[in-house]
Formats: sequence, C-alpha cells, structure tokens
Amino acid sequence: MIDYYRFSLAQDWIGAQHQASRYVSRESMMSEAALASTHSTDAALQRIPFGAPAEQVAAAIASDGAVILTGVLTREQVAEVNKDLDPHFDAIGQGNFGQGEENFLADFMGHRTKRVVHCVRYSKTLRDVMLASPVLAEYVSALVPGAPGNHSLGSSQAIEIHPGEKAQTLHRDANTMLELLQRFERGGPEMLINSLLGLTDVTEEMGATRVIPGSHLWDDYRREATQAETIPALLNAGDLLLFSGRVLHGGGANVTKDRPRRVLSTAFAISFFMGEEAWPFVIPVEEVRTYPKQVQGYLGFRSVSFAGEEPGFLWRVEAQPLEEHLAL
Ligand SMILES: O=C(O)CCC(=O)C(=O)O
Ligand SMILES: [Fe+2]
Repeated sequence: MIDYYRFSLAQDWIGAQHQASRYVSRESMMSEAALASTHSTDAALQRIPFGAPAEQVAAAIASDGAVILTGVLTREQVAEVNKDLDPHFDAIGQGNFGQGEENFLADFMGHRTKRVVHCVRYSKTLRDVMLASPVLAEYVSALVPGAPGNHSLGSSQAIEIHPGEKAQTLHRDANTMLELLQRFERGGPEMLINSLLGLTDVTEEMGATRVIPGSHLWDDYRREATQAETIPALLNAGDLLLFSGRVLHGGGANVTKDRPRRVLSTAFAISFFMGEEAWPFVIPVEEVRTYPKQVQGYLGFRSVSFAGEEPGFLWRVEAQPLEEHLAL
C-alpha cells in the first residue's frame, strides 16, 4: 500500500505540486479500499450539441460540474488530428511521465498511459477547428473570468490509456490554485476548467474519465471520494467533456485486452495563472505567426484583455501591446 503522506514529505511533493494545478495533495486522496470498488450508477452527464447557447452550457456545469458537448470535431477532423499526433505517440513509451511505485507523480500520470504534451503545436486541425473556435471561447468566458479568447492555455496534452491501466486517483484539476488561494471550498470564481476531446470513441471499458457529478458543490472538499460515486463520461470521437476545475474526476481503468483510449486534454485558466506548458519557450515566434490570433492569445503571445479593453492591458513590453512588439 502506498503511503502518500510519507511520499509527500520524502519527495518534497509540495514543491512539485505548486508547478501544476491539478496534481492532488494528501488531503484529497482517496483510500486504497475506495479505489478497489468501482461501479457506476445509471446517472449520466448532460449531452449538449456544440454550438448551443453558452448559458445552457454554463447552467449544466453549474449543476453537474461537467457536460458533454457533442460533435465538436467531425470524424474526419478527428482522423486528421490523430494522424498529426501518431508520430509523437510512437516516439514515447507508456509511463513517460516517470516510473516507479514510489514516485507519486508517475503514479498519478499512469504507468500504462502515454501522454503527449504541446499538442497545439503538432496539429493545424486542432488549432484551426477547436482552439480558434469562437463558440468554445464563449463557453470558456462564460465559466472563467476573462473576455472570450483572453485565457491562458493551461495544457494541451493527449492522454492514451492502455490496457491494464488502473483508475487514476480522483482529484480536482484546480486543486492547488484553490488551496493556495485558501478557496478550497465551493463558491468563488472558476480559476481553471479542463476539457477532454475524444480522439477515439471512449467506452467505460477503455477507461472513460470518471466524474462525480455535483462534487464541485460539496460542502466539504476534503471529504474522501469513492469510485462508487463516479460515473463514466462516454464519448464518441469528436465529443468534448468540459468540466469545472472543482469537480472530482480521474481517468478510468482500461480493462480491455487491446483497445487504447485516446483523448486530448485542453485546459483554460484565468489569464494570469501560469499553465503547465511554457508556451513562449516551446513555440518559436516565427511559427506562432502562422497560428490563428485567438490561439496566439491563449499561448501568451498577445497582451491580455481582462475586462474586454482593447488592446489588452496585461502582459505588455515597454507599455506596448505584446502583439505589436512581436509584429504579429
Ligand atoms: O485521462 C483522463 O481521463 C483524465 C486525466 C486527468 O484527469 C488528469 O490527468 O488530470
Ligand atoms: Fe484531471
């Protein structure tokens, strides 16, 4: 049995935790016994067609903490994104975030899971169709403070859960932000939301993401969560699970013999929170010139308009908007 508390001390886990918002702390761990029991209820998340009014999407997240947006990408577009990502998956092995029973981060990221980061860079279809979408920007803005398109891309990570992977520890993606700001409780602004795009059809057996609907509204965020409270978020390829940074969730166990489950995680945060991926050091400015403007903004290559002012007031150079400085 893994003693998470011991490892949190031994590995200076707190330091690592501050680098990324979604890794869980000792307080929000669930017990091994709880991990062992997995069964779903008949409850299901709402499914809303992509393009529906932002108020409808925001209302679903306000009540359940998560919603499935159907048809964000067509099957053809999904195939293009997969073609773009395949070489990057081929280049890495399972457990590429580290190995070892006693390495908490590696365990959280999954020993039988492949994670490809910086995906925004690898797929034009992903940039043009999903990230440049004004509809998605509206949804994000309805949930997270900031004008549409003026959020930071917290991560762009494809997650492929392979057969034999166990269920991931249940967690809240905005966990660390909430704790640091002493808002580890319900209410208050949404600081980060995450989304998972089905790049395969996603069944429960393949490791559909487990969600506890309504857990963003719990009175006690330190209450222990059990797998028995979760339901699987079933996706057709091209559907998007959009969820609050406050809702408990985790990757599911893949109990198939031979069917990897691939999704793409795209997280959006309040513009002034640091994301997981250091975009300006990952993507050369010459390359970013070819990206849609909205995507340049998500990646930190444009000044940020928090309250809708034009040009953005935050993230400037010598009082000049960053986009002018970079001649974008
Ligand atoms: O792979 C999944 O279904 C969820 C992954 C996740 O929640 C995470 O890594 O933060
Ligand atoms: Fe997560």
